Amino acid sequence: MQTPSLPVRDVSEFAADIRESLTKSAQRELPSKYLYDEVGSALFETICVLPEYGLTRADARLLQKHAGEIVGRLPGPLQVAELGSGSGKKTRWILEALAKRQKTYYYPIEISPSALAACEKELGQIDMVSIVGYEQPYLEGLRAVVESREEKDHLLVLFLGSTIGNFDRDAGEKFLNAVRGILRRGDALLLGTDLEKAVADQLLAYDDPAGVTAAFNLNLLGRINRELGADFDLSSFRHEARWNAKERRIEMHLRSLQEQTVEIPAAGLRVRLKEGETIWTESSHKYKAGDVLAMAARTGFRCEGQWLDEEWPFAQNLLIAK
Ligand code: AVI
Repeated sequence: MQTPSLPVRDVSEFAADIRESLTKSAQRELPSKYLYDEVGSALFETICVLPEYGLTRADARLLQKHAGEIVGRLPGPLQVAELGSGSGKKTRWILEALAKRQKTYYYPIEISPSALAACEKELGQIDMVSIVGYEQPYLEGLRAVVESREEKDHLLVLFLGSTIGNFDRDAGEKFLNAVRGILRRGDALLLGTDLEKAVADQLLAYDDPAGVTAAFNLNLLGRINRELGADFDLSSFRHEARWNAKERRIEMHLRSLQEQTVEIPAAGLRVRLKEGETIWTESSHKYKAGDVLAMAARTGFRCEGQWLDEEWPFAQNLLIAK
């Protein structure tokens, strides 16, 4: 399991990734970034409004409540970049707070052109804010933003929604390190992190009774059928959410309900699955508030502020590049 997100750019890359991950010997896997095709992205938007999945609302509540204070702690002129534009809805609070004091450039970095277009539509009308989208992977896009900025500009990078949790812990730190390497001293990173909570609540958030998360997970097999000509029978798999207490993460798996053989022609692959065997599709790491401070310190940041939601344990962390 490595990075989250983003639609596929090239079928052969998709096929090669599927081949590599599905043939792992100890535990078969599928990369979580492939969960987000058009159907998967629509299902994820629905997950975000499920009563059992409080993460997105907590993220948005904190931004709504504290955007003024967050931008108030940063020197101007301040420009804003975002890793993954998402729907842009949560970002509105930050941009509106900033627009009260200055003209602002907002640079959403996103590999999906449709997501960029949606974000421009959502945020395009804010007075004093100009949007320049970068259709690139996160780090490449951030490098391009930094290269084009004026000397006097400070940068605030948004990485919201606890997307960091979909990286393995080591990979997440490596990523933060890489972000720090691109930034200048004094630039800021606003990092959203989902915090540990009662295991039953965490499990329900990833296995909702309406079955939306199950559909989101199973759609990954549907996508492989559609794009790589595979013959997964979705009714022969069951969605499973597990709490891995040692790694402090929710894992999503797809359990094979019977012994079966699946052909994936575009990947040149035939997979024999045993009854009960699982395919691991995603990890969502959870944090303690203190973990984030330690992680920040290890990756070249100091924590300027941390805001916690009162309803759903979640933290917005304002990190400053040292
Ligand atoms: C995008 N990411 C932070 C979500 C999460 O909570 O890990 C993806 C998700 N998977 C299942 N539900 C939501």
